[in-house]
Amino acid sequence: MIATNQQLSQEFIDLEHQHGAHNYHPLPVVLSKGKGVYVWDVEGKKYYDFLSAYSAVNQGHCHPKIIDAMTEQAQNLTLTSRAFFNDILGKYEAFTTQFFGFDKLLPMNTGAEAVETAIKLARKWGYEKKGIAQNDAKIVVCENNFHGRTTTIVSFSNDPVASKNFGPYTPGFVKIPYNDPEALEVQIKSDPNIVGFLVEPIQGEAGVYTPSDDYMAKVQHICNQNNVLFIADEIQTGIARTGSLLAVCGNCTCEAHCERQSTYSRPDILILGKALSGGAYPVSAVLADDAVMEVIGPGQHGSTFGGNPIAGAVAIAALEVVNEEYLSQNARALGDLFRSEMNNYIKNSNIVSSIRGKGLLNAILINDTEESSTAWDICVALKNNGLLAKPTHGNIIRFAPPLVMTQEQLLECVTIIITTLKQFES
Ligand code: IF1
Repeated sequence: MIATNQQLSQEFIDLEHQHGAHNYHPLPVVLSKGKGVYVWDVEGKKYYDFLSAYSAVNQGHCHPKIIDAMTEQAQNLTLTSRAFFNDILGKYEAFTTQFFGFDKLLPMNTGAEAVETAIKLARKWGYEKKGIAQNDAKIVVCENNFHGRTTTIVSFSNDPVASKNFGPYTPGFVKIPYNDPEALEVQIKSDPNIVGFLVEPIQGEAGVYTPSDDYMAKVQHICNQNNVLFIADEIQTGIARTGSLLAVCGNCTCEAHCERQSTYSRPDILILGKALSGGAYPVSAVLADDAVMEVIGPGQHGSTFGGNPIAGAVAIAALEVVNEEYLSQNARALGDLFRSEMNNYIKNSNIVSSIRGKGLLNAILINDTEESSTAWDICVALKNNGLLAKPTHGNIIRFAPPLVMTQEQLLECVTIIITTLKQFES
C-alpha cells in the first residue's frame, strides 16, 4: 500500500520520538526545504516561516550568496583548528570588527558559548584590571533572562524548567529587575565586586519584552560611571532583527553601528550568534575593545571549531547581505506596518489582548491563561493555514519572519494570521 501524505510526516515524527531525546515539543510539521521567507514540508505544502529559527535566518532560507560562500569554502578548506593560521579567519575578524566598530573579535560557535566567553572575559578583566580579590567577582543579570543552556548560564536563570535539577549552580551572579536602571545603579553602588552587567536589549524568551527607549543608554552610562562592563547579548536581537543593525543602536536604521541617535548605546562586550551566519552554520562571536580583550592569552579560552574557515566565509557573506538588501530598514518598515495592522484588529478582538515588539521581533498576547492550550491550538491552526509560529510561555505567540520579506508578502501573512485568530474569537 502506498503511504498517504500524512503518514509520511508521521513517520519522521515517530522516528525522532523513538530515537531522539525528548528535549523539545515541536509543532507537528516536518520540513524538508526552505527558500527566502518560505519553507516546505515533506508533503510539499508551503508555509511562511514566522519563527526564522529563533531569528537565526534573518537573511532568509538558503540565501544564494551565503550558500555560495559556504559551498565554495567547503571545497577548499573546512577546519584547521587554531593550532595553525588559516587564510579566512583574519579577513573575517577585520571585516566584522569594522562592521560593528570594535577592536577585536573572539570567534565561537553557539550563542551559549559566546555568552560563556563574555562571562569569562568579564571575570578575568575584573581580577586583572579592576583589582577584585580572587573568586569574588560578580556579574549582574536580569530577572527572566535567557542567555542559553550551559550549567553556568542556567545557574542564573529564573525559569525553573531550564534550571531545576541541574545544580549545583555556579555562584557569582546577582539578579535585578529588567528595564530598571535605578535597580542597576543601587546594586552596583552597593557591591564593589561587580565586574559586569549582562543584559538582552529586548528579552526574547520572556515573550519579546521591550524596555523603555532609553534603557540601554542609561545602562551604558551607569556601567561607565562605575567601571563595570556593559555586556549586551544581541544573539537574538542583533543583525537587523529589531530594525537597526543592533538593538543597542536605538532608533537608527543605517547599516552600521554608528552614534546617530540619542537612544544609541555602545556595550563594552557585544555578543552575537544566530543570524551572524544567516542560519547556515553555527557561528557566534564576542566583540570588545583591546582594554578588555587583551586579558585573554593563549591557552586560556577557545574551541576546536571556533574561527573555522567555513564560519568566517559564511559570516562575511551573511553580514554583506544585511547591508546590500537593507535588512534593517526593511525590518523597521515592515515591523511598523505589522503592528499597526495587528493593532487595528486587536481593538475589536477578544482573543488577542496586545502586540509588542520592535522591528520584526514581535509577540501577541493571547487572552487566556498560561496553562491553557489556546496559543498552541492557534499555532496548529496557523500551520494548517500556511504560516509557522510557535507559542512561548503558554499564552504568547512570537512572530519573527525572515527580514527579506516584501510588503505584499507581509500583508498576505497579516490576512492569514487575522483570519486564523478570528476562528478563535468567542
Ligand atoms: C532553544 C528562546 C529564542 C538567546 C539569547 C543566548 C542564546 C539564545 C538572547 C543561546 C538562544 C534560543 C535557543 C532556543 C530557543 C531560543 C529562544 F525561546 F529560548 F528564547 F530565540 F527566543 N542568548 N535562544 O535567545 O544561543 O546557544 O542556542 O545558540 O531551543 O534553546 P544558542
